[in-house]
Parts: sequence; structure tokens; C-alpha cells
Amino acid sequence: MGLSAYDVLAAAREHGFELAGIAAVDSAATDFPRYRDWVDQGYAGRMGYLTDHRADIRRDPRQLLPSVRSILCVGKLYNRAIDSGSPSIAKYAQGEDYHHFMRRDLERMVALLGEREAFEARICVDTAPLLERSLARQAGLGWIGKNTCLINQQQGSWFLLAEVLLSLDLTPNAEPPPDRCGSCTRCIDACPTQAIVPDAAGGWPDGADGWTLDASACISYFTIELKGSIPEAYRSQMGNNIFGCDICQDVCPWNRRAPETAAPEFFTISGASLEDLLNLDAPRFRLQFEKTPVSRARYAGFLRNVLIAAGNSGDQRLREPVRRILESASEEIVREHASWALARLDGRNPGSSGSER
Ligand code: B12
Ligand code: SF4
Ligand code: SF4
Repeated sequence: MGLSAYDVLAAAREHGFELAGIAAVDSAATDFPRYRDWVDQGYAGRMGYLTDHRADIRRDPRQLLPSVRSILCVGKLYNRAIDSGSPSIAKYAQGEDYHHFMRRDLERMVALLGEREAFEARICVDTAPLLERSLARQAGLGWIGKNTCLINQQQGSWFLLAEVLLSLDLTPNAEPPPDRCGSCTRCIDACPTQAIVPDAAGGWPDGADGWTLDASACISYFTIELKGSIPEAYRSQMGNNIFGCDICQDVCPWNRRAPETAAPEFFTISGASLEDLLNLDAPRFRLQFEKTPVSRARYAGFLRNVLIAAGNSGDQRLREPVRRILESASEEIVREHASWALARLDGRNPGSSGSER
């Protein structure tokens, strides 16, 4: 007998994915207008991979696998009680790079299923132009919160997504879960840069307001994605976030009882003080963060983030290491952020170019 949705979902769970569901191929088009609208508003900032010539593929996954007939969406929990401490590195980034180990586990799953029935598959772990949250929503994994994260009623939002495009004809999930944010606005109120904004594309069928993320104002974008100088108007609001930002998930009531992962791939890499990190040279940065998502920022980008946190710390003991970086760094971007950090530690108004926004 051929493989059923039940077989595939069971295999996903056996391979360590706590959440799994099937989305219909045509459902990829459902939220595509929201995405287009979002790009048109300029919310993608300088993330060229969201706006380039491949942007429209998101509407039709057949362009990635012509034989695709259903989409397996999986979620991997990464919550655990870590002291993200000071300085703060986002939870998902504390461990091995998920792009690698989630792909490895999905490859094993596909190989095993392939012994029962021949089929074509394409694994995507944040690596293809797909609207992953939208597909996972259609597959029944959760609803899109006002913070724009996908939230599961039982598991909260601390999970990562991946998809397997399959040539198998599997019964898809019938109805996406309803919005459960209600009148809550905690994430909107807690966001230090007011990056969660009303969505011009509209709200929910039940009349609830729609919210979206102006990524060009988000700390996660600044510290992970942005390659150049971080806009001065936002630096003082970034606090101690040196890689990613979890604030809008930390405050979410649906994460209060979120279960913890036991997956060995997630481990704590924080614990280092700002002073330690200011003293980290490029070879030691590579050694320490090589296998983790933090390596994406590269040494100069990471140091830039650490310098902003140092400036925001008010800790006068950091003036010396910051001054040393200002005098010795070869990269202009590092010197510029060191200069900002010193001015802020001195109580001068760094970049007194006007308002905070
Ligand atoms: C670009 C990107 C970012 C950008 C922009 C984020 C954003 N909200 O758009 C930045 C760098 C800021 C970012 C930050 C983070 N990211 Co990110 N990111 C992505 C990426 C690569 C593309 C997202 C995208 O296309 N954005 C464009 C907008 C328009 O799309 P969207 O947010 O997915 O919204 C769509 C649907 O959700 C739906 N929709 C949205 N709102 C509504 C409302 C209603 C009423 C309805 C019906 C539908 C609907 O329509 C939209 C358009 O199709 C995805 C991976 C992927 N390929 O999808 C990961 C992804 C979204 N990120 C992820 C994570 C973990 C994070 C961070 C938590 C990391 C961190 N700790 O710093 C933060 C969270 C910040 C936040 N509040 O979103 C996870 C999210 C998992 C989850 N449970 O939701 C993903 C899926 C990566 C993964 N494979 O796991 N990210
Ligand atoms: S990740 Fe941080 S900066 Fe971005 S929307 Fe959430 S709280 Fe705001
Ligand atoms: S904090 Fe409140 S509004 Fe924001 S995502 Fe969670 S439940 Fe929704």
C-alpha cells in the first residue's frame, strides 16, 4: 500500500519533529499578496533575498519541484530554561545551526520512507523562497501572532520550521487554526523599537486587527541580517541584544508554559561577559561560534553588535576595551561603532542627529 499522510506525519515525529502537518500545494498562494504588500511597504529593509527575481516562486512551489503534490511542514522545539543573560543571544542561536541538523534528520526520514514507496522530495530549511510560516499555518501547526511568529496552542512559539515538498498525494490539513491573540498587545507594547506595526493588508476573518513586522526596524534584522552600519536612531534601544531578539516571544502568554526541548543540538553558548566578547579576536570568534547561527554575523558584524551593547551598558569598566578597539580595529564599521559606544559611555549624546526614531 502507498504512503498516507498518517505514515508521513508519524515518520516526522519519529525523527524529532514535535509538530507536523500537510499543506496543499495551492495553499502557497493564499498569503502571497500579504508578502507582496509587505515588500512594497519597504519592510524587507536590505534583505535582497526577499525582494530579488526569485520572489514570486513563493506563490508556486512547483517552480522548486515540478512534481510536488503535497507539502510536509515540520516544527522543531528549541525552548529551554537558559539565562540569556547579559549580553543576550537569541535562544534559537544557542546551539548548532538548525539549517544543518534539521536537514540531516529530514534526509534520514525521506530515505526511510523511500524504502516503502518511490517518490520525489525537496527539503527546504529556510533555504528556498517559501513562505514558511504561511505554509505551516495552512498545515495546521499554529496561527500567526501579532508578533508575526507562528504560535501553537500547546507548544507556544519557540519552534523552528522546515518543509519537504513531496510528489506524494497526501490529504492536507483542512482548516488553519484560528487566531488566539484576542485583545492581547503585550508583544507590540514590549518591542523596544516599535517594529510591530498595523498591517495594511488587513486582519483576520473574525475582524481582529492584522499586524506585521517592519523588519527594517527590528533588532533581529540589525544584529543578524544587516551587513553595514546600524542606524544610530535605533542603537540606544537595542539594549544588550547582541544576536537576534526574543523580547516579543518572551512576553507572549502562550509561551508561559511552553515545553522544553531535550534535543542535544541546542546548548548554551552564552555566559561570556561583554568584556570577554570585546576581547575576543577573530580566530577565537570563529572557534567559539563556528557551528552556531552566530557565525552568520561574521566577526566584524558581531563586534559591531557587542559595541552597541557595551555603549548601552553604562559600565565604565568597558571604556578601556572599547577605546582599544577604536584605536586598533582595521574595519571602519567597527571603529565607527566603537566611537559611538565611547560617546554613549561618556554620557555624550552619540550621533546627536535628532530624535530616537
Ligand atoms: C526574513 C526573516 C526574518 C526577518 C523578518 C521577519 C518577519 N516577520 O518577516 C527578521 C530578520 C526580522 C527575522 C527575525 C526573526 N526570525 Co526570521 N525569518 C525570516 C524568513 C527567512 C522569511 C520571512 C518572510 O518571508 N517575511 C515576510 C513576511 C511578509 O512573511 P511572514 O512573516 O512569514 O508572514 C506571512 C504569513 O505569516 C502570513 N501572515 C502574516 N500575518 C498574517 C496575518 C493574518 C491575519 C493572516 C491570515 C496571515 C498572516 O502572510 C505573510 C505573507 O505570506 C523566515 C523563513 C522563511 N523562508 O519563511 C524566517 C523565520 C520566519 N524566522 C524565524 C525566527 C525564529 C526568527 C526570530 C525569532 C529569530 C530571533 N530570535 O531573532 C525573529 C522573530 C522576529 C519576528 N517577530 O518575526 C522562524 C519563525 C518560526 C516561528 N515559530 O514563527 C522562521 C520561519 C525560520 C525557520 N525556518 O524557522 N526573520
Ligand atoms: S524581535 Fe525584538 S525588535 Fe523585533 S519585533 Fe520582536 S521585540 Fe521587536
Ligand atoms: S504577546 Fe499577545 S498579541 Fe503578541 S503574539 Fe502573544 S498572544 Fe499574540
